[in-house]
Amino acid sequence: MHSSAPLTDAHIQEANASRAATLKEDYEHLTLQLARRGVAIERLVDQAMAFRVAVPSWGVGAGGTRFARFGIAGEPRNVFEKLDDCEAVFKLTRVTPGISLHIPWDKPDNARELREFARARGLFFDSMNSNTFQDQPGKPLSYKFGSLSHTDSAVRRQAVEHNLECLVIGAALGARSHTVWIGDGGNFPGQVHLRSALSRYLNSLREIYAALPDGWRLFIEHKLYEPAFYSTVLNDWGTSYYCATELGERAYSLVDLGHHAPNVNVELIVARLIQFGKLGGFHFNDSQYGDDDLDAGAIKPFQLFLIFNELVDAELSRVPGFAPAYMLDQSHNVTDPIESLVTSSVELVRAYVQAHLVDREALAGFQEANDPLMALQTLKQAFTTDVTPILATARARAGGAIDPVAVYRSSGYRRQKAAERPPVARAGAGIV
Ligand code: LRH
Ligand code: MN
Repeated sequence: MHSSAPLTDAHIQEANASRAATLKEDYEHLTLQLARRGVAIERLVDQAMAFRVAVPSWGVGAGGTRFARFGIAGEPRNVFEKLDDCEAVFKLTRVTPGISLHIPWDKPDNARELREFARARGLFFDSMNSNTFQDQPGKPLSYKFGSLSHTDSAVRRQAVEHNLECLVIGAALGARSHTVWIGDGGNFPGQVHLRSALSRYLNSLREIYAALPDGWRLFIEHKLYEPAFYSTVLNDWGTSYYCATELGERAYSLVDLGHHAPNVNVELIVARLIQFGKLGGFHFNDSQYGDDDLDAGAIKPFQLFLIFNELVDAELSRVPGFAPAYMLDQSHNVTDPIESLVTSSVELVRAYVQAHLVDREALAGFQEANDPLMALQTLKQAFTTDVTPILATARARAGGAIDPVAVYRSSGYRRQKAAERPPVARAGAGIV
C-alpha cells in the first residue's frame, strides 16, 4: 500500500466534481474569446497536457540559507519518502513524472529497488546531479579550494570519480543525462589563475564526457557567483558554450534562471543557445537579487513568459535537435515544498501555453515593419490572457486537480506525513 494514501485519486476526483461546473463556465467563456482570435482552445489543452518538467528531489525538503534552515513537519527523511512527496506533486499536476536526483544526497543502496519504487508511483528518473561543492563523508580530500578545477590532481581525480559514479548509478536508474555544477572559484583577486583553472576544469570534464553512457547528454550549468565571491570557474553562458563545444555533440549548456547578474536578459541567452544548438535544459526558479531559488514565476512572470516565447518559437520553427530538458531547482525556505513545486509547475505550463497564444504571423509582420509598439502588444496580448481554465482542464483530463493547492490542503497529506515521519535533527543552515 503506497504511503501517500491521503492524496487518493478518489479524493482528487471528488474535489474536482465540486468545481467542474464553474470550470466549464470559465472554459466556455475563454473558448469564445480565443475563437474570436482564430485560436482553437483544444489545441492549447493538448499542449498543456503534453508539457513536462522534472522535480528536484532536494526540492521536497525544506531549504535554507547560510543563516538558517527552518524544517517543516513531515519532512522526508530518505529518498523513498522524497519520492512519495514527488508522487503527490505528480498526482496533483500530472506534468512532473520525472525526478532529478542529487548524489550523494539520494545515493540508493539498491538502484533496482529504487527504480521499481519510482515506477510503481508513475515516476522515472530525469537528469542526475553530482555534488563536489560539499565534502563527502568517507572521501579523503576536501573541495574547500575547488573540485574539477582544483590545483591538486588528486582532488580532481576524486571529483571525476564521483561524477563517474553518478553515471553508473544513473544508468541503473534509467536516467539519460547528467548535470555538472561546480562552485569552484576564488574569493580574492590573485587567488586563482583564471585561465589555467578553466583548462583544468575542461580536462576533468573531458573524462566525464568520455564515460557518458550511450544516448546520454551532459549538461554544464554556469553560475556567476556563490559560493565563490570574486571569480567563478564556470561563470557564464559563454564559458559554458565554449566547454560544451569543446567536449562534443552530447554536451550542452543548462540555464539556471538565478545564475546571472541582476538585469541580465536571460531570454536573449536562451535564444543564443538555441541558435548555436547547445541549449540542453533549464533549472527554473525565480529571484529578486541573486541565486534566491524562489518559486518559478513568483517575481518575474513576464521574464518567464519571454523565455517560453523563445522556446515555443524554436519548437514551432522546428529548430534541428531542439529538445531542452525542463527541471525545477528551487529552495523552499518558508512554504510547504509540495505546494511550491505544484504552483511552480503550474506557472511553467501557464507560460508555455501563453507562449503558444502569441500570434507569430502578426509578430513577424510588426518586426519586419519595425513597429516595436505593436510587436510588444502582440506579446502582451498573449501574456495578459488568463489561461487558467485551460490549465485546470488539462490537469483534470489527465486525472489531476482543478485546484491543486486546495485539494492538497483538504487531503491532510502534510498532517499525515507529520504523524508518520518524526522530525530528524538537521544541520542549522544550508540549502538542504
Ligand atoms: C547551484 C544549483 C545546482 C544544484 C544546486 C542544488 O546553485 O543551482 O543546480 O546542484 O543548486
Ligand atoms: Mn541549479
